[in-house]
Amino acid sequence: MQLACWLKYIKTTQNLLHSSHTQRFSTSVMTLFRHKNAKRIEGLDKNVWVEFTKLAAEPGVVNLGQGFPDMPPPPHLREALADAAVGGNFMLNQYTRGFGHPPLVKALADLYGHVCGRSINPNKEIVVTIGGYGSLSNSIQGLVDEGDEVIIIEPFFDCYEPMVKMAGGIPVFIALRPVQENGEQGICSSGDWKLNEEELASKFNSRTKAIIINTPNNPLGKIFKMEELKIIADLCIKHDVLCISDEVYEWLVYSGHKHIKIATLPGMWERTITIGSAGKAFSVTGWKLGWSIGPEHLIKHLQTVQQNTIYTCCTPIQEAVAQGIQKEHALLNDQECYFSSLPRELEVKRNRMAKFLDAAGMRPVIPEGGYFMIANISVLDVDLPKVEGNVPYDNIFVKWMLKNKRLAAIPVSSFVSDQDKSQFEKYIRFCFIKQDSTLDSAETILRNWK
Ligand code: IK2
Repeated sequence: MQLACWLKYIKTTQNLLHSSHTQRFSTSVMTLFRHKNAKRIEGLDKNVWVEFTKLAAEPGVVNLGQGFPDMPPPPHLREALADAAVGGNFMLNQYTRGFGHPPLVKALADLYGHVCGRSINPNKEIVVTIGGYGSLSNSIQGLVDEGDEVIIIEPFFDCYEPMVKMAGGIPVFIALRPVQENGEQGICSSGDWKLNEEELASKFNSRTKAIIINTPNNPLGKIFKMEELKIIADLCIKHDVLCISDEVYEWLVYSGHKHIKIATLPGMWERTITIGSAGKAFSVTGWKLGWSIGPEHLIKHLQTVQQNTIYTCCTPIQEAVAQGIQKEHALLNDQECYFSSLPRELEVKRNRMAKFLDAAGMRPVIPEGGYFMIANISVLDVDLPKVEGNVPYDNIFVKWMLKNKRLAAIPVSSFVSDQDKSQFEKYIRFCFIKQDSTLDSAETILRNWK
């Protein structure tokens, strides 16, 4: 209605004035209205990765921001990719099956069938797509309807909220909170961050379509324990709610902890989509390959989204990942298995980072899994510049640190809803899947902080 009035107004003014300048102006205003964005993306244009990746790419910045390794991936995987592209079977450079390259879905069904203790149908219970990101998008687009409520646990991987909104859903947030603040030494564990059971129960109602969980969690590194998963599972069953379980860091689990798949709990397989990522499993984030696994009655909807959006993923990458999965599956529980050797290597880096953040006066939260560590920076008492608007403290802090210390991190308030930013703005996130030389540089910056 408003648009129609505007157009009428411009047309009338045009007719009256007959001026070429006015005509040019009004034409561009009309173009602006005609090419307005689709409603479903309204207000979703801000993105933490777009903003901070650009800043972290400036020369001389030590980048502990976005979560990608600066170490080489397993050589066998890169060789498999080269071979898929230039080896004898040139057909591996052509389209493959839309829902997943046959050798890859077979390898995934074998591996996860073993892990979950059930038989998984490679063609009906798996969709391979573009990264864990693509799997999240497929799941939410395929299952969430206009007006459906989706429970999201804070802090959360940032895309959950806009993806739910883009599907017409309504995000409902609940925050993990530290039951014990940083102790005497300034250190606490991600396991000390918990959901309040009653508060969680209060988020479920007849409009709830799904809950998204992320274990190990990004950015906190929390691994949900069996008793925590049982509470979530019982609520899902009671209210007939789906569970989207983002497990892209499933193999990155540190000593004394265990990753449990919520899909393996009684009554959960039939209502759970489990998401994985080759980028995270094999340290090849640039390959952007992920998968969703679940019961046929849910996966078929994700397949519908896939065939009507991207249709299929890159064949040589799928072939190489299939070989990688087969190899690691054969080695599972062996010291040599990459899924065991990578967390062993990362645990040393995690402990080192905790020490140097603590020595610098930040208060690290030791992650049980994943490759991020959050730290409380409020105790540093930095004199930050005044910024216009309602910008969270951690956001200003990270930009100040980038400019003045040449060290990049990510503000944790980017991983929470607007309503809860004030609870999280004293934390920033560091990534520790980095070469020792990168961690050396970060340590030097922090040692010379003052
Ligand atoms: N789910 C979670 C929890 C993720 O962390 C990611 C990747 N995040 O990496 C960026 C960062 O946090 O610095 C994804 C899904 C997406 O995985 P993929 O890269 O396979 O699309």
